[in-house]
Amino acid sequence: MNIYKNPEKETWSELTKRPTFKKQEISEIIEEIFSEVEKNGDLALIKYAEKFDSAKIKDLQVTATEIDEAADFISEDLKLAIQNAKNNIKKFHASQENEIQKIETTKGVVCWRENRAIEKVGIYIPGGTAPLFSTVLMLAIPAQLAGCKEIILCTPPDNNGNINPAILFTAKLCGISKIFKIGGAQAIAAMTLGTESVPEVYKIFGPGNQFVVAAKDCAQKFGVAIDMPAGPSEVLVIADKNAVPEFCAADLLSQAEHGSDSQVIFISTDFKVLNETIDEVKKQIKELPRNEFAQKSLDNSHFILLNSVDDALEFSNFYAPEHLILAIENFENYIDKIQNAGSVFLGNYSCESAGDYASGTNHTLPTNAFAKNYSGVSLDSFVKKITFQNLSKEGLQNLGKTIEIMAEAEGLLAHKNAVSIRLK
Ligand code: HSO
Ligand code: ZN
Repeated sequence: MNIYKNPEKETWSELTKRPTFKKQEISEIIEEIFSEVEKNGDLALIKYAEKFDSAKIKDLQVTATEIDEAADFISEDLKLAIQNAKNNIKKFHASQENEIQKIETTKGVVCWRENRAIEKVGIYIPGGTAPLFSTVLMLAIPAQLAGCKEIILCTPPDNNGNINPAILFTAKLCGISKIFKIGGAQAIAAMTLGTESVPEVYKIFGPGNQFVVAAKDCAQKFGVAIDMPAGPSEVLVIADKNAVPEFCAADLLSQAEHGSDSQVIFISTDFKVLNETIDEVKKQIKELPRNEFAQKSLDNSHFILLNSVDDALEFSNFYAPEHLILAIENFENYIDKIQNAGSVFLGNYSCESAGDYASGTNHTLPTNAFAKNYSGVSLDSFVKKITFQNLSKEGLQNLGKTIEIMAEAEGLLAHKNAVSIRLK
């Protein structure tokens, strides 16, 4: 835990640095996995399941019976909670649908855009220490709303060859039936290249470890799109004297428990709140089952005292956090000043967990300072937009001269002729 009192602006770039990965070593492994999957298809995937997941599996695809039986392993409370979260996420993402607007740019010249769903998408859900079935909701719901025709899901099997029942239950609830027991980079390779069982897709979504991240990089070389570049999860909390240290500490820890590489930054304009939050973090961490991850992540975290909320926001915009929590009075007055952030939580009762699970917003967000140039996943992530235009004869008469002059100036006479031939 590093504590800074009014650090000079010159030090901010150091304070906003993220950890770096050893990319080189990984990329060789990824290349080998892609070439194995390309050569040997399903067999390679079955071999990798044994090697990396210690799972002996015969069939890569989860059967309909396995999917149906998952519900027996889930409590009624959890089923209701997942359903409730689904309703909110669906409501919020459905509200992102926009109407087609036809614009007459010049009399007789009409232009518009229409959405078309990406036909085939792949969702990757990691297994590991915390199987994030909530991510199934965040990706499957907008994919369904967008109208993607083929939605497949890959997730690693446990060492008995089974998939986490909450992942299966949630996938079924979201109408996903093509689920494969494939984890890690090999899942990304399979969805990129296609195998006997796994259809290839046009865009891949979902979080994962550094192998998955590197594999998604590689997928792009094969022309497959990805949701966004990834990095460890992060939160920045800005707290003034009205913040509640217990709440702030809980929010910081909720991010820190994701993994030892999680990034946690706390900025306060009030010395008392800063100190009390640090004490609370030390107290609350003891009770957490994942305190080892949280502790490691906190070792790299920063607790910073700054003079004003304006300064804190300047720092935050520089850092561009995945999640930004404003535990401050009159947060409304500061919204316009937020320039770079993935998702923002306003006021003392807006905990990040709300957005992680159930308020309706998407939790697949840009990390690693990519909030400077990327948005989180939304309905738009699952569609592409096609532009259309229709020029009447009058429209071309009105615009023709402009086109002809420009085409001639570029020395492209065939372009000019396409107009002239129609108007002569
Ligand atoms: N905070 C995570 C999302 C998540 N949290 C899933 C709990 N489950 C990444 O933004
Ligand atoms: Zn989370």
